[in-house]
Amino acid sequence: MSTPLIWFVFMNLSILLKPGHCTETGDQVLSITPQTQEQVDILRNVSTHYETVLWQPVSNEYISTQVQAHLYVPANSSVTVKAILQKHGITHKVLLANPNELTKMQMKNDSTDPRSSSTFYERYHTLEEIYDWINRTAQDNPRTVKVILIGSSYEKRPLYVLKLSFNDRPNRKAMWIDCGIHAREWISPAFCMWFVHHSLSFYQQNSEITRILDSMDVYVLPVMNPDGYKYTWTTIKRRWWRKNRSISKSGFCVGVDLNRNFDVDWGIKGSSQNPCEEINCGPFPESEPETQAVANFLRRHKDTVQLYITIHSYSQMLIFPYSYTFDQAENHNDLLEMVQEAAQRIKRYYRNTYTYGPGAAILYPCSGGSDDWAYKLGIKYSFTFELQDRGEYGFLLPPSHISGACNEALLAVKTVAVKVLEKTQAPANDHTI
Ligand code: 0X9
Ligand code: ZN
Repeated sequence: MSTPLIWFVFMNLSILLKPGHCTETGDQVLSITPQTQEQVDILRNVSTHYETVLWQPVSNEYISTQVQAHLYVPANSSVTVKAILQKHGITHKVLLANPNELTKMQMKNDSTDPRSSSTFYERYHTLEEIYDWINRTAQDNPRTVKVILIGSSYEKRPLYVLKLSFNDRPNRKAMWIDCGIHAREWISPAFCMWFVHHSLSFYQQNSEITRILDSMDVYVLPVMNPDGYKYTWTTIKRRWWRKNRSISKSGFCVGVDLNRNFDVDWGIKGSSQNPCEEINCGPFPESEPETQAVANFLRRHKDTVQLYITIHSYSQMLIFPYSYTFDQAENHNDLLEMVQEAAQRIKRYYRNTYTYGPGAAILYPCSGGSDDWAYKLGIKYSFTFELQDRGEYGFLLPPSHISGACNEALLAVKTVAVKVLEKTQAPANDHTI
């Protein structure tokens, strides 16, 4: 902490701790938009030195002027943090006045309540429930769904992929969707479940789903980071955990950001070699068993997999390569056209806005991401979808919003998948030429 800041904190703590001065609040999420570089520096200091969690941007190096930052402030640092902000003329809005209530709502399983109108897919599920669902889905659909064990996590939990395969024509192509790279983004595993359920229910009913499943096998990894996901469900005060749960060599800190651990420009931009940081890229590329499992599977299937999609939240963005460089991808125009159409359809059907473009330009430059890695492996249609919302609830998207978030993401997935078919399939009458 810089000396003036220490001095400031002590001065103000002494005032604030005087009897009679009581502005105690509960945990909150604040939205703060720094106006000057000095305010940026103050906010960076606050988020580093006080017990807070930066929801957005993911790391304080990305905090910048005129860009909203979302900061989770627990009750015990609230008075001090707000005093520092006020002292420096930094205004804030309370984004979430009661995150604890929303957390409880997300964990509530009201399936036993006969008055509850939400279905299984409109609720968030524990890891155990998701594993059960994976097995049940395969058992109930023995001809079309297989479970593939692609590896296991650092804490030895299985990494299951569901393979949806609706016919066995030779030379079938495939697409891949993974969810739950980042533990706290609960809407992501919920989407994978939604997608599988929708695909199985609407094959032969929805023309796009039918077309996709007739032409491609679909691999779905519902939870890529099971240890982290479980941790967010079971450990009080760890709902905001992002990384996996591997213990660093020094033993001091836990967790590697799996979306910085892929072997593409590893460890250079937007990532940190410090295991205590949120964007820790690990000790070396593919150091993590979760990354290895996905990378090995995709390497083995790279001749068939044409489309890679990874699901994250939150910010409503449809991102394509590159993130590790500002260079344009070789098929930039195709990728742009695909996400533009997806965003337009979402706007038309659901009245919601998604921004789109290459990651480095529309989000931040960043090495070691799965989308860039898959692209460089040869999967020329590679995307990161950031689902709802844009900060109204952030990671605490209520269960009642799951259907809206998933339906619009589903529309985006269908749009890009159909476009891939159009771009890669030979015309039907090719053989007559
Ligand atoms: O930073 C990330 O890993 C993703 N955003 S998130 O808020 N869900 O953490 C964005 C990933 C975009 N792609 C790459 N950086 N390669
Ligand atoms: Zn993420």
